[in-house]
Amino acid sequence: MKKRVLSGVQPTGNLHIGNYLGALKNWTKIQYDYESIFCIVDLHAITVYQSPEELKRKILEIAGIFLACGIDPKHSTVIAQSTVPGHSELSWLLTCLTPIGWLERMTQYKSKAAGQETILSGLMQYPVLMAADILLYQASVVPVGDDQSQHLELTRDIAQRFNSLYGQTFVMPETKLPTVGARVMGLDEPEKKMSKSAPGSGHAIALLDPPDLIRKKFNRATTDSNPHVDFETMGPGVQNLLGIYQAFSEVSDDEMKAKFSGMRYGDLKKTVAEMVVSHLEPIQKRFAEITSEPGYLAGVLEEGRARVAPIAEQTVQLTKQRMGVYST
Ligand code: AQP
Repeated sequence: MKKRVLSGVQPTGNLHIGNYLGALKNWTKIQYDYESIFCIVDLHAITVYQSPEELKRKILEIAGIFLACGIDPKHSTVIAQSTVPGHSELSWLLTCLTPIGWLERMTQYKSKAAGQETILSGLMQYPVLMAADILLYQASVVPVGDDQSQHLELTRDIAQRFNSLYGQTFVMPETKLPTVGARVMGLDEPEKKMSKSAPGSGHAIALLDPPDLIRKKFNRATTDSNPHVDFETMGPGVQNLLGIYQAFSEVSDDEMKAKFSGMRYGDLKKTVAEMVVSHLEPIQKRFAEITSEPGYLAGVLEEGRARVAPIAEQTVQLTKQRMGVYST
């Protein structure tokens, strides 16, 4: 039997090349090696206020992007998280055995809570819900970007705690990071990870950005005071541009050095922009085709829900029985 893989994306903002290189690209590559479940995590999205109309629209948009990037709905299961009640149920059961201190330590929580007048408790519970997403399907592999590594460690801690309190129940999931592109940084601020929610029009390259906008954003990307690429002394901006090129093109370190050593920054930006445009154009074309068929994406999500609902129900029942909560 194939091992199960699970990963997800929040339907917030515009999906960018960090989400693609850190997660989606990897998913399309490994999907046939596993029984794959890819989730649009709308319950995670509402840990921060979302406009209801926009959220509904985004869920279908993300489903379209998944398929346009190469997720094969005949083989892989695509679901909207909130359509399977087991995510919320298991999340509560796991919340009851997760110390608050574990959640307060999470760096994503600390950075998202910083500066907020009212911190919603859902924001703190975010990683427990993520643990529930993974453990609900007994997934053994979770392909994510580097920013999610700490949440995966927490998932293993929660699973371990449950297993030792109530007996072996959950499979211990393994984190699968891409070799290149695990952390794509903002083009305007290369010290910070590229993020959907970051302000600034030059921060992220969205997967649906038109080619000219992509070129313009790369042209404005932050570099450093060197006139050309020097692999020994380059700053984080240049390193990020080279990382993006390498992750898209999949060329070796030696090929990167041979191609880029001594290249002027203006030419570097153009070369990286063209590499990204050539990869995103076919994805954008497929996206336009997929979304032009009314009801198609809603059908894919319903098919996904129906496929995984029994697995989720089985895990919830087992967890309840183990904990002594009344179960049928
Ligand atoms: N900059 C990044 N580099 C590499 N991988 C990244 N991922 C996110 N940003 C980068 C990976 O994309 C997947 C989906 O992420 P998400 O949308 O669920 O949440 P996120 O990590 O919080 O992404 P953002 O872009 O930063 O969104 P906001 O601003 O809304 O919080 C994950 O596998 C993640 O590792």
